[in-house]
Amino acid sequence: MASEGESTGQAVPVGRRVFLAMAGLGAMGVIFGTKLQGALGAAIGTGLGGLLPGGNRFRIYTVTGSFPAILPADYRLSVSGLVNRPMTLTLDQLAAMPSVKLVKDFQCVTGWRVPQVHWEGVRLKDILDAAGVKGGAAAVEFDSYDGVDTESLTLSQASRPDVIVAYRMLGESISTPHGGPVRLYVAPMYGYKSLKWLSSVRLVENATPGFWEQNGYPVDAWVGNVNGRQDAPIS
Ligand SMILES: Nc1nc2c(c(=O)[nH]1)N[C@H]1C(S)=C(S)[C@@H](COP(=O)(O)O)O[C@H]1N2
Ligand SMILES: [Mo]
Repeated sequence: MASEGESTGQAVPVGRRVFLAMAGLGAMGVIFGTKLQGALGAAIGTGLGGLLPGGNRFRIYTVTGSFPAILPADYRLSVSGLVNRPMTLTLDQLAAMPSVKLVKDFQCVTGWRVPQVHWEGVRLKDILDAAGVKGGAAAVEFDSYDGVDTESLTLSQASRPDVIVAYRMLGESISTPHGGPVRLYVAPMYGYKSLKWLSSVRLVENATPGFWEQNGYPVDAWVGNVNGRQDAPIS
């Protein structure tokens, strides 16, 4: 995990204001499991959105205190596990696959929502089909170049047409803070499923719950159906 991040060079240190906001992250491990929602809102959910050029209303999250620096030419997506043809895809190879565009709200489980975000990428299903999913596979695990955050989906969730491996967001190539060059985008679920700096897609029989799930969030993250929240579904 960490080796993939390291092999791409240094991480980009976050700026002073972000760092100060991130200082709260150290306490998160302690608070996790008891008051996860409150901890997220207080520790990393406040005041970061305004730091982005362009003024979009996303709040930039990272669980490591830095952003992995990945040159587009160095980017690789590994597809492994219970597949007939394990693959390592470059950004050019992803870009050469049929692309889809989605325009949908982005909803974080802490409550913020960015309306009508433009996304572009490759359907995860197309990548799974290219690799040839073996009969025993029932779930997909995802790793990040940050070496810490992880995610998972059931195979049927991963096969939805609104689950994409995205390389464009907000009308441009995905920026480093937003998880570029490539992040997962799981449209119908809360933002924590949309793993940034996506490095690996692994087909498995039973998925290990991801980072946020190990710290208290539901594995099934359908918008409007988590921790008693009543957000309108993403349409
Ligand atoms: N690698 C990584 N991916 C991540 C996160 C993270 O901390 N690290 N945070 C998740 C959460 S909780 C949300 S709401 C979105 C936020 O996306 P943004 O940082 O582009 O605003 O990213 C998700 N993917
Ligand atoms: Mo989130």
